[in-house]
Amino acid sequence: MLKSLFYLQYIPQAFLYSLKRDRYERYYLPKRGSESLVTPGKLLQIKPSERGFHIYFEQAELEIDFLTHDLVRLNWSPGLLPIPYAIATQDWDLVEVSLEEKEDCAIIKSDSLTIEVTVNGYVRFFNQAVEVLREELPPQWYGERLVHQAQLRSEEHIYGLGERASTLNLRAAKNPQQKPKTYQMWNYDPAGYGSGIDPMYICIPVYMGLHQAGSYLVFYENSFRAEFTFADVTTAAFAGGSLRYYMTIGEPADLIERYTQLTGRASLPPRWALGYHQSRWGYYTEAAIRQEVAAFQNNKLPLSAVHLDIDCQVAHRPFTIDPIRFPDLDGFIQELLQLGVHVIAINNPGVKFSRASNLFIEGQILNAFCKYPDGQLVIAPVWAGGKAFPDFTNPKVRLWWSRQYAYLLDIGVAGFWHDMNEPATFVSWGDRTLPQVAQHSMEGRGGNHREAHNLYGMLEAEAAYESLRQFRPEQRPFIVSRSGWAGLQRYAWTWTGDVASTWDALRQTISIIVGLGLSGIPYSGSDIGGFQGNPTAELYLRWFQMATFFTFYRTHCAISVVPRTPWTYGEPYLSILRRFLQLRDRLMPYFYTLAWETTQKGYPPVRPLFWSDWTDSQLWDVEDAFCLGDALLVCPIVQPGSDSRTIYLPKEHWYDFWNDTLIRGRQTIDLEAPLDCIPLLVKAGSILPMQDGEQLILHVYPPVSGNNEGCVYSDAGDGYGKFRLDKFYLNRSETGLEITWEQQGEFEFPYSSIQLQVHGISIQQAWIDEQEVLTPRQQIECRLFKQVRLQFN
Ligand code: NBV
Repeated sequence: MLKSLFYLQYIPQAFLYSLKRDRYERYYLPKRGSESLVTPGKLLQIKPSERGFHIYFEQAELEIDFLTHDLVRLNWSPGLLPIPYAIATQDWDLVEVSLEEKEDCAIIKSDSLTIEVTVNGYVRFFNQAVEVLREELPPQWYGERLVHQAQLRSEEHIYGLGERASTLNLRAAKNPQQKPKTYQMWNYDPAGYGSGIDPMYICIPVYMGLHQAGSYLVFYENSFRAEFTFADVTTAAFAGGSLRYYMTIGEPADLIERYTQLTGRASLPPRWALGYHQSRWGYYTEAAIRQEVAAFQNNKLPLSAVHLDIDCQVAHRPFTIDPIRFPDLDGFIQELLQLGVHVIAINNPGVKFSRASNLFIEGQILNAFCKYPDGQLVIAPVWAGGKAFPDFTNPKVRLWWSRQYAYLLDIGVAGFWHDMNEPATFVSWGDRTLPQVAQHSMEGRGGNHREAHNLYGMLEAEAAYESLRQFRPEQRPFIVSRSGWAGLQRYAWTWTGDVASTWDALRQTISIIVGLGLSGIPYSGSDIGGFQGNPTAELYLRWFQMATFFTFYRTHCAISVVPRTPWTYGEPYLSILRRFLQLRDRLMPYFYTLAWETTQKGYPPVRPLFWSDWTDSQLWDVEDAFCLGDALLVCPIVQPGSDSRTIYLPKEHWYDFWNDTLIRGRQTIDLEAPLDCIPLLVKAGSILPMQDGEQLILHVYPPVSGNNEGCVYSDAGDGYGKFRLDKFYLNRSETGLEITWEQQGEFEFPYSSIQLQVHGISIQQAWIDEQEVLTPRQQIECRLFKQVRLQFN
């Protein structure tokens, strides 16, 4: 009741804002409908350029630039060129490219990619084996709008587009008329969503195509609103901008490596960020949080961070924390840090439109806020009434915004949580955001919200990231952003927003997170148990078990629901959840090593099952399981009342994590899942690094044959100091296993002792650096070694 009254106060403002927005849009938006179709026409001539060729058609031009031998940028003009917000790498080595002109086409070739451009403007991409990977139709322009189509093979699967509550293979989803679903590119707040909703908070025009001849990735560098459909042909229809896109070929892992070379990679997070976070909309006071943290300690539950939601602020205003309810914030943050608990503060981008708001006055002086074309400020209702919106496409505004974080950083706030940055507003009808005609600087070039909307959250995250680098240079930034675009991974993690507390949403979360990873965003998680609603104890537990293997591990929920913590449901849930929290803690060396791998290759720690074997088409549709790195395969329980589930395994062999049974790959198996267990498999040949206090435990899962390797990355856990890489090479023979250790880097080995735990095979004899171990068991205590030899029974 109280809650609905709370929302009622916004109704008049939302109504007036919606009216005004419509009025301005009617007046200023270009009228649509009468534009005639323009296509490239006939090819006229081809000229060489620095990185490829410039191809002139009667009505269009196509520039083909090779950035690497397998990554190419294509730009069809006419069209408004993008500001390169997505692009992290501008300097590429030159690539050797050749041209062959035939009667009906031009053939342009690098070492690994061949592009055929026909006289009518079709573009075909071939791999070295001269198989067609993709065939594009000539682009079509309708005034400002542009449409780009490509043929899809019948078996082709499509993944990506950012955050999508859809099937993992985006092509499989149908709309209510049983036609292929159309995906919108327009960041949006789908509050309380379940499966099928579209769009969501993070739309990215990047996708991966996978078919029998191979895989490729396409990224459209165009932030305008767009619609993507994947039927017999794919259609990408943009409301404006230009048709500038990047195409790369290779195996799925190579595609992500290239794409993140282009758009940037996440830097190493502070190690604590990979621990467990507790959050709730409704920790109103310092005392409430202190009590919660104490309960974590009393219940022996590891806790890395707590989050302060908008109710901790002064009237929901950014960069504030209520001084009455948090009377000694500085001291309180230090007190929590002593317990290893970091404080994360929320921020919304809207600035209260009021003379009483210093932030507003500063912003006004700087001319920092978005305006209507006639110069009036855009004021839209969000929390606490009318808000003005900083224009993050203006570098001066990003700099101003980045200074605001300094005060909270000074007192030890460890990171920031950006909410409502699609940006979301309260409306009575229509789009829950700023008017399309809101003006943006676009780095001085000028533009409006039609182009800036999808960039908004990412550019806010950039401001925050720069702030943390500048004002706290000795620690690594930690930012979580609800919205974003291509390149967000350079600045922030994300979470899947206001998801419903249902089994359906739990299952859907898997594809959302895997899909984000395939769109370049490696760090994400969901509100454990769902945001909107009261999960049953079983749903919370199953969600928790699954989230133990996501990078962002946080319980969070809405203010209107029953407070939710690991002890809310009593026993046996509390004890089971404790074991999962402890397992996560023990897995930290593995998680941290994966985080390091992400900095090197851009690989998302959470991956689809086809990641390591794209040739097995039975893996292409698996969307209720995922891999964590190369070693672990996680099979969440996605239905109530289940105590087992089936899974089709990728090639090679797998060990059951819970009982060490060795299982052959490429078969469907049944796995037990009593309430205290999530089916979990370890790939044969893995070394799974775990910790137990100061001890490093190397879990060895012997390969069935041949060689394998694994590594452990370590450093101080924060900052930019020395690091080390411990590499392990496994060599399996008929009768035993050899493990060779190679150390790299200058950081001192951080563990006080080491234990080897060998799984699945019993040891008869063991030697450490040629010294025989007396009475060897499955667990061998050791120190740094060069080589261990194990002989099996
Ligand atoms: O700040 C309140 C919530 C927050 O708890 C949630 O995580 C965000 O996704 N926020 C949305 C605004 C509330 C919208 C109903």
